Amino acid sequence: MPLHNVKVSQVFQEIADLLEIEEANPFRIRAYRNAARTLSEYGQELATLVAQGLPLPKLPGIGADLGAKIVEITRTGTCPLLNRLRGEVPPTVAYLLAIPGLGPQRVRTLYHELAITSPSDLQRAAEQGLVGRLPGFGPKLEQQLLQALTKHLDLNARMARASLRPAVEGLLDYLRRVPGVRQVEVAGSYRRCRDTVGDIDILVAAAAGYDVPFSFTAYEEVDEVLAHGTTKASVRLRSGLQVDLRVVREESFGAALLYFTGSKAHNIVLRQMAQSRGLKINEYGVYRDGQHIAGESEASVYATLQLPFIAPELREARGEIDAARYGKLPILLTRQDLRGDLHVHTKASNGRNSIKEMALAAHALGLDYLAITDHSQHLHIAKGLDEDRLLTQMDEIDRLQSDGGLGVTLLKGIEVDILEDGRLDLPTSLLNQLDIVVAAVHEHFSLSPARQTTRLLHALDQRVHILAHPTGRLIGQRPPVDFDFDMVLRHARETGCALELDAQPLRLDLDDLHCREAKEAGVLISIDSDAHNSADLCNLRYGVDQARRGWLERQDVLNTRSLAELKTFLKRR
Ligand code: DGT
Ligand code: CA
Ligand code: CA
Repeated sequence: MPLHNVKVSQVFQEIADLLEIEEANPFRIRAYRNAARTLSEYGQELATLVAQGLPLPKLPGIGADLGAKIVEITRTGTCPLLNRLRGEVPPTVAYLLAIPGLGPQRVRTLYHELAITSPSDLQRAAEQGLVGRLPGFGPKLEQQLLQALTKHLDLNARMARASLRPAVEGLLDYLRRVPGVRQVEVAGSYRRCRDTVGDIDILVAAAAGYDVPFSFTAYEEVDEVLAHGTTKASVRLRSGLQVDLRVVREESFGAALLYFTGSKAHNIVLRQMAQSRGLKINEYGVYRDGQHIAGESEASVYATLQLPFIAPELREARGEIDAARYGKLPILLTRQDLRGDLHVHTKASNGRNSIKEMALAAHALGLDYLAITDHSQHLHIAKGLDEDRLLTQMDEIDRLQSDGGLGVTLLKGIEVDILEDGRLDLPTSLLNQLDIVVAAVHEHFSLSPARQTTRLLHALDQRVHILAHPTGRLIGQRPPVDFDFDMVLRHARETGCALELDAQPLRLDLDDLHCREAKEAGVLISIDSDAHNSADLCNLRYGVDQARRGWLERQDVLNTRSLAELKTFLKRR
């Protein structure tokens, strides 16, 4: 199995972290970090080239030495340098670097003096006053570290689901190859596509006589085995992620999948329904008078309650069971329903790819149209476009379009900053020349709720088609902005503005409940990647996952429209 660029990038990242703890030459460390970033954003799988014996392309910052390492890592998954570094410091020590107040030197001291290898180790030692006595620490720093740790452990208690996908897919692949394994599914909040997950739950159906929990705990990414039995095990992976495994027999797989997918609230309603019909449901099946009557598939369990299959994304006891009973379940949106992407960046502002590269990538994903929406001038750090540069870009789009061969129709747009008072960052006369205007807040997040609401309402009074990432939250990093969502929603309906579900893994903004409110208020949602490079366009899938949790159907989403229908919508403003 060739390793993906992402995996190679993770190896370089780990080397950089470990070199940092060893206090290696900063230039060397930076070289590994830059190479890791280049690889994670590179569009072509290098492993495929290596497997075919082809030379690697010339990549910025990657010379002969790093190139040779890439070849070796794609073949073996590791390299001698990493093995040597891992032998010197356990890899979890690198996670300590993320804690404010700790640099490589202090992390080294903590490891060598107190054998501290994780944030929770550090918390215990600091609570006992052991850390303050170390050279270069002191009681004051110890207190600061304790505060930083509380925050750190809190923020990291739930992880962003979308960024866990490679780790989860890797583990599922591994389990599928374990002897005796017949079926493997991820359950829990991950399967329900919640934006964050507490831990990962995996269910396996296995033949009798195979010790699947044993093989699971032997997975190379496992850092610590928390519990281990004959039909279950819990481990912590090196990333800090906890994974619970359950093993059942095939005749119980559906019942167990239903049980461990949850939510708990959904399960409770099902069990009550079963009781009132003289049935008993548990993780092994459905029973009438002690007799097993269903359980092989989830559908077979729902059928005993005269219910159709309910999609995992809906299982939150938010009315889905009644909807199922009365034949009123939504026909949920799928990724194939999306015809375009209305919010992406190019290297004109803070993106990494050209307009053409973005267009070709969008075409490869099967999209019909793509709105180019770079940042506006006010956002200096993102090289936002002023009037002149935007006019130049509009010409460039016209030229590319008439050259043809893009496979998608480009729309001329902007992600214009909403200023503190709600005015937009570019003149109306210029905005009027664009096909589409996406507006967003990038600063002044902590205005009073009243001022924030007025600011957004004022923004919607202007020629704005989409309000991008409306709450501004970043999962684990920044809370949502405080404003009157219902008022903004009503105003969006009155002005004919759509609200965005930004599909970046840490944004996923609007969230599921807001999407459902928008649907009920008759406000369209636009699901956009907000891509900053061509690979990011794939994030649209996470937007769709969340939209399904918000009960969204095809007609609720702006970019399921054909180009002609979209243009009608855009021209109304
Ligand atoms: P999380 O991990 O906090 O993101 O959320 P979940 O939903 O994945 O919860 P988790 O990992 O504690 O348990 C996985 C599923 O197992 C849960 O969604 C429903 C089921 N489950 C766990 N404990 C109970 C329980 O006490 N009663 C019932 N009915 N189901 C449970
Ligand atoms: Ca879970
Ligand atoms: Ca769990």
